Amino acid sequence: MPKPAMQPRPRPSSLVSQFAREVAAGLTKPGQKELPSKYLYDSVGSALFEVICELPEYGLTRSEERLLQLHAREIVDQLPRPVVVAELGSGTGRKTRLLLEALSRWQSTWYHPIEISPSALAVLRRELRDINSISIVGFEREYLDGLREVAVRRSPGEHLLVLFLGSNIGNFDGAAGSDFLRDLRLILQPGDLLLIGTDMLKPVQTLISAYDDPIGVTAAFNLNLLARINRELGADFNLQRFEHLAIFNEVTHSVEMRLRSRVRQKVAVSEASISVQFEKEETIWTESSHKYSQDELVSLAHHSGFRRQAQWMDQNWGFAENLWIAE
Ligand code: AVJ
Repeated sequence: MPKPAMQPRPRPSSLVSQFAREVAAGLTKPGQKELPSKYLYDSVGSALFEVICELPEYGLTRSEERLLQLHAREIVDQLPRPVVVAELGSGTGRKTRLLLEALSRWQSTWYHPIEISPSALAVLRRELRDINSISIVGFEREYLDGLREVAVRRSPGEHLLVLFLGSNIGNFDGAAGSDFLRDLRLILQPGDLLLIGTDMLKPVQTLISAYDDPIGVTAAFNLNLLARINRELGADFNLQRFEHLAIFNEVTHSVEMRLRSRVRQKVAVSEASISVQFEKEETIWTESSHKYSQDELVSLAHHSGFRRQAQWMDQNWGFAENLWIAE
């Protein structure tokens, strides 16, 4: 088996300045201030997210893991072979392992995790190293850039299976989710597959507890974004002056995480060359987690150029694993 390798990543300096640019754009935006949720996942944020997944109130990850435990063989039975696997936002690989193990009974498999957090990629490679006949080549890139790399490298006759687990699709707000899936589809060929996990609509109180847990792990996860901006961009956020908020937006069907300023204050972000005024109670919108209905999944697949091939549903929590085929 070839040694796991990794593609060269962009130079850190260009990453820092992109981070600075996006922070400046989000915090100086007229109206609602915002920060991109992808920056929640530095090494501290990724570790806190792992803890979130253990919380009794956050049933999402365990629900998907149950689905894959029960149905991995059945899912793999639906795939054309040979198939190359790419995964968007790979996490720790616990769920992926279930699929890769089932698949490796049939074929040796190239597995390409695409993930902007280097620490998450490292954990993942350690975690999956022992699976037989798997070759791991990771890409420390944005989702679609990484996927393009995988697509150009495939050999004729190989199909592509894209894993997009954990309801990560839900982080795109509004039309951005379906735009993203359409862009993703354009990188694929007809007959390629997408296995996409979606967290389903459920009672609001269940959702709020999942995103505002009683021991404050999710609050720490959210506040860490400001701490990260302090660490990496030389900002002077005083974390005591902000509080975590989770609200359910009934119009967009999304849980929104926000950070609310407890007081009127000014914050400087030195590397981004900005100084930002916060009114008392003004919020920064840091993440949306969209919750899906069955009807919405039908139209989402259709509008993004996929046909729904199969679905596995965990009724216990309300989570669906969807297998879509590119038309
Ligand atoms: C990893 C994006 C699916 O939206 O539920 C967990 C992230 N945020 N708690 C989600 C998250 C707050 C999570 N995703």
